[in-house]
Amino acid sequence: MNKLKQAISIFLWVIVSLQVSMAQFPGASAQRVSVALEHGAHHLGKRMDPQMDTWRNYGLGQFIHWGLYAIPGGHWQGKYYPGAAEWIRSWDQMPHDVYDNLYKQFDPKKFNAKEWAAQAKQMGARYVIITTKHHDGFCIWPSQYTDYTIANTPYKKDVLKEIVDAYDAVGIDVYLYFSIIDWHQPGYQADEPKTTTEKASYETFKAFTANQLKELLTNYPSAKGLWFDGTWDASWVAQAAFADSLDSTLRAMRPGLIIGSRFRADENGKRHFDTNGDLIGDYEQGWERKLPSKIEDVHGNDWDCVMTVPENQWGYHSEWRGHIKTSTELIEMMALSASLDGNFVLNFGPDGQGQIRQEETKLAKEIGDWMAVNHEAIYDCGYAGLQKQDWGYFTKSGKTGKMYLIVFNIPVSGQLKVKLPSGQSIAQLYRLDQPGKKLSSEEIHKNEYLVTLDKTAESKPFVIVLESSSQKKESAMQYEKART
Ligand code: FHN
Repeated sequence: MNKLKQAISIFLWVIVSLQVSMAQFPGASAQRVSVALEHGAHHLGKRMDPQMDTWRNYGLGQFIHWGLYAIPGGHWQGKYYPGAAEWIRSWDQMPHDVYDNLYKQFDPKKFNAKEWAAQAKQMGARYVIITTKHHDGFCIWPSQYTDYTIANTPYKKDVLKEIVDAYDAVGIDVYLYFSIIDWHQPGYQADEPKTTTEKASYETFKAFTANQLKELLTNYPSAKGLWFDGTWDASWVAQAAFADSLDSTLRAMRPGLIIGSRFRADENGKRHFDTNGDLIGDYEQGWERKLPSKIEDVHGNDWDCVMTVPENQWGYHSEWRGHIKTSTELIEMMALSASLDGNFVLNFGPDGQGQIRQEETKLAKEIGDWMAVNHEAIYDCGYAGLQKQDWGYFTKSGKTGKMYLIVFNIPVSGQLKVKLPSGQSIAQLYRLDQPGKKLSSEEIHKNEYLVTLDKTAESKPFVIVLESSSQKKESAMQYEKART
C-alpha cells in the first residue's frame, strides 16, 4: 500500500513539474501539457496561409492616428496637455461636452488621401493601419449605428473610404484600427458590469460593437485585417465567450482576415497569451514603443512593433517635447524588427486640417530614400539564424535565401566579423548601394570571417549582401580545437 501511495505521489509530482516547466515557455507549440480552454488560442504556431505570409513579409508599415483630437492638438485654452494628444478628452481640464462637440469643427480642408498614400509609398510602407475609431468613439466612416461620425461634420464625406481607396490604388494593404473602449457610446463602461441595469446596458454596447465591426468589413471589402486596441478594461476582458464568437463571425465574413493578440482574452482573463502560454490571435501585438532584443523573446510567433516619433504621441500634438527620433534610429528599429521576424510600423498623426506635419514628412522621405536602395534587406526578410554582431543586424530573404548585413556601427578596424553556420562559406559579398564592387573577406577561424570595408565611417547605415555557398572552399588552414 505504501508503495502504491509512493508511486501515485511520484506520478503527480511529474505531472505538476511538467506543467510548470511548460508554462515557462510561452509560445512553445504542440505536444505540451495544457489546461483545456474553450476560448484560448485556436491554433498553435504560425498561420501559414498566403494572407498571413503576405503580412509577415511586409517589413515596414505606416500607422495613422487621425480623429477629433487633431483639432486641439494637445492644447486646451492655451494650456499644454502633457499626455498623448489623442487622450486629451480624459484630461480633467477639458470638459467632455466641449470635446464631444469638436466634430462640428472637423473640416480638414487640406486633407488629400492620395498625397498621404503617395508619401507612404515613397517611404516604402507595404501596409497601413488607420484609426477608424479611437477611444473617444468618433468614427471616421459614416456608421449607421451612431451619429458621432464623419457624416455629421462639416466635411461630411467618408474619410475612411478616401483613405482606403487611395492606399489600395498604390498597392498598400489597409488594416483597420478599432478601439473597443468607446468613451462616447452609452452602455460602455470600463469596470465589469455588476447590477442588472449595468449588465443590460453593457449588452447594448456589445451589440453596437459587433454591428460596427461587421459594418466595417462590409463597407471596406479590401481591408485585410483589424487592428484592435483599448481591450484591457475589466468589462471587455470578462467577455471571452462573446469576443471569441465575434472573432469567428468576423473571420467567416472575410476568409484570411488577420487579427492580432489584443482582441480577446481567454476565459481566465489572460490577454495576448492564454492560460497555457499560447498566443491568442494571429500575431503578437504587445510590442508597442519597445522592441525585443533576441529571437527567444518572440517565442516563434509573428509580431509587429508600433512606434511613435516622439516618446508617446500618436495623434497630432502641436508641441512635441522630449527626444524626437531620427530617421537613422527608426531605420535601425526597422532593421532589428526584420532581423527578429517582425514588422515595424511607424506612426503618423496628421493635423486637424489633414496635413502631415513637416517633421514626419522629412522622416518619411529619409526612410524612403534609404529604402529605395536597401529595401531588399527588409522586405520578405526575417531571422537569418546567425548570432548578432555589434556592427548591426543580419537578415535573410525567405524568397532568395540571400543574407544581408545591415551595418550601423563600423569598428575602427574597418572589419566586420561574420560567423556562418558550419558547412557554409562566403561565395560573394557586395554593398547594395555599389553592387558592381565586390568586398573581400578573410577566414579567421572555422566558418568565421572578417569582411573588410573601404572606410571606417559612413554617414548612413548601409547593407552588404552576403551570398553563401555550401561548397566549402579548401582552406589552407587546419583549425584545431584547444584542449583545455
Ligand atoms: O491608448 C492607445 C494609444 O492612444 C494609441 O492608440 C496606442 C497605439 O498602439 N494604443 C493605445 C495604448 O496601447
